Amino acid sequence: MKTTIKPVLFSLIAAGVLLSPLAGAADIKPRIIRFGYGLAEDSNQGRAVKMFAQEVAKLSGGKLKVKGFGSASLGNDIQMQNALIGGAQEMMVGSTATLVGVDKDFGVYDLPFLFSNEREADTVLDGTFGSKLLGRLPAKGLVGLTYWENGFRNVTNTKHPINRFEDFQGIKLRVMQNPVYIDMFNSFGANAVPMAFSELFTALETKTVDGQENPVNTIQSSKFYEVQKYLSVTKHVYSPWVVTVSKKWWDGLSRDEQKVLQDAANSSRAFERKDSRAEAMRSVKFLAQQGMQINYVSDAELKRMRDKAKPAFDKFAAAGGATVLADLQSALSKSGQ
Ligand code: KDG
Repeated sequence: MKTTIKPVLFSLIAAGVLLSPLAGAADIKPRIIRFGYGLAEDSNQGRAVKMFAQEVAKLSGGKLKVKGFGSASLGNDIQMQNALIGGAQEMMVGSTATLVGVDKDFGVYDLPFLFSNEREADTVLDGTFGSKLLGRLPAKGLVGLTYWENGFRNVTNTKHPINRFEDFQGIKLRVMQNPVYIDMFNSFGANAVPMAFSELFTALETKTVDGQENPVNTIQSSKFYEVQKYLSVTKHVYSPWVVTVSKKWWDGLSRDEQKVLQDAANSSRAFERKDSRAEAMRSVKFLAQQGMQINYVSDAELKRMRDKAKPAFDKFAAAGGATVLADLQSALSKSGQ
């Protein structure tokens, strides 16, 4: 039986599968970008994703539409990284700590007491060193657009204040899934428990672990103050996030579309850092108001922690990280910070 093509075309247009030849630019369906992240929507991470989405819509004239998926609703950092590499998800922002599974040199950012302040971190991350490390990602199926700030990490727990490394003795401490963190906190005498961030609140609530370590922004936005009594300010590690794109998907974009995403990422970096730093200034007071007992570890005791954590540095260097560590330290010394 001869089937005229018109009814078929009509039904495909009606189903939104095909665009009507009459469709104007306004009717062109935007390309959807699923952008996954692990923190809450009202966190510094969530606010930056929202800003990035607005920038992309503006710069692309609505042709590219970013949809944010927070609270690890598309998976934890490692699951999302794998989804991007496989081309099943377009974008994410996550920790450099879990990128060590893609390229172990990213573990250099997890070494303790590397950066003394945000200026040092910005100088290294935004300079040749930081971009060179991001340049390693395409070979692994990811495109790193920019760094955002997770922030300086501090310790919370339910047992007692941490005033010196001996106070970690016997504390079950959740750490990111990365050998540097495991080695560092085990060297302090803690029982380091590597765990995905998405499982952390429940682990604290059920006392599977006694404590964790994160920037004060995250302690606030993830409501850890509801299940943690003590906050000890150590600023033991400066943690970056990386905004990454699936290379499989990226390679299918036009140069103009790639430029839109890169330009939006560049603008989002400045926004995110400013927003995160302003929030961090308020967070300690907020956490005290929620009943957390807060102590600041002395410089002398921080130096003892740094000395105690030296085996973690040595192990990272001996496992092939010596060059990247030397490069970072050289970038830091040249920064004149
Ligand atoms: O998904 C959340 C992570 O991106 C980030 O917050 C990592 O600091 C982190 C942690 O403790 O897992």
